[in-house]
Amino acid sequence: MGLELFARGKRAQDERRRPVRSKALGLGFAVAAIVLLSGCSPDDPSAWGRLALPPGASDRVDAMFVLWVGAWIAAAVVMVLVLGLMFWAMVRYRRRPGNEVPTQLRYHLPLEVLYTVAPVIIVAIFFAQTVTSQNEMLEKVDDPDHTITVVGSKWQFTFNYLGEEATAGEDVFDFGDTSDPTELWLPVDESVRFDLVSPDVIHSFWIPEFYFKLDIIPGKTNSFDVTPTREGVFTGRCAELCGLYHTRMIFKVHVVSRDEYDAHLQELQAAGQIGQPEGGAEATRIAGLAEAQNAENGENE
Ligand SMILES: [Cu+2]
Repeated sequence: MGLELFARGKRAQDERRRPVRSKALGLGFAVAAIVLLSGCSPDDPSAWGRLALPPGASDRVDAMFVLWVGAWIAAAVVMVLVLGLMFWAMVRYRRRPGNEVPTQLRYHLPLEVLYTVAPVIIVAIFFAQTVTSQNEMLEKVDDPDHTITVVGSKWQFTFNYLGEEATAGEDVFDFGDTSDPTELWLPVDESVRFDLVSPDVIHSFWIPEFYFKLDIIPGKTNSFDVTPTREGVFTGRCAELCGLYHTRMIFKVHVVSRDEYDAHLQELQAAGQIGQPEGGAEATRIAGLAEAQNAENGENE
């Protein structure tokens, strides 16, 4: 009698659990769908084809596109394979009356070898494609049309345009502050060499539409060549957490015709922004920064 009651209670408990389990499963799918779909904007259906990459605007986008889309396809194949095998095993070997525990496999050599070899092959393919894409992206052109020094300093960018025809060879520069971020001007379809320098900590120079990002490391000049291929205004940013005001290291990128570019450089020249500042006071004009630092120093004394 006691046993029968126990069995009945257990059955009732199982029945109650089932809807809870399916609710949890439904919730899991909903969360996964929100996470996946929130990366895609309904305003731009073409973003699906690029797997959420922004529309490209430089000659280096193909190399990064192959790596990005290829990596997602490879990851999706692995996911389908692994989830498929998991669900197949769950259903095929689920507990049934008279079949309490399926055959247990331990020290199964072929399986162990597969577990080891398959990830090594996957990593090797990713590594090879990464090296290929990186080499394509960092390939230098023989004689770049323009050379710009990017100074990343706490917490602004300064852009030095070196030896331009429009300024009769005089170097000009531009910098900004938090209410008026620095602007970078580039001529469309002309190659630019960027030399990246930092007087303080590591920053990172990133223009998402160029599919290009490179660290700015103090004591070392990183450089890369790129040709903007589409006119427009883009947003560039620092992509390395560099300190308190890191989020303010945003800049505007204007890709314009050669005439507009030359006119802009002449404006900088006329404004007296001549020379090659490498950070420091000229580059850092953050509203309220001096007061904040003074207050902090006062507290520490
Ligand atoms: Cu930063």
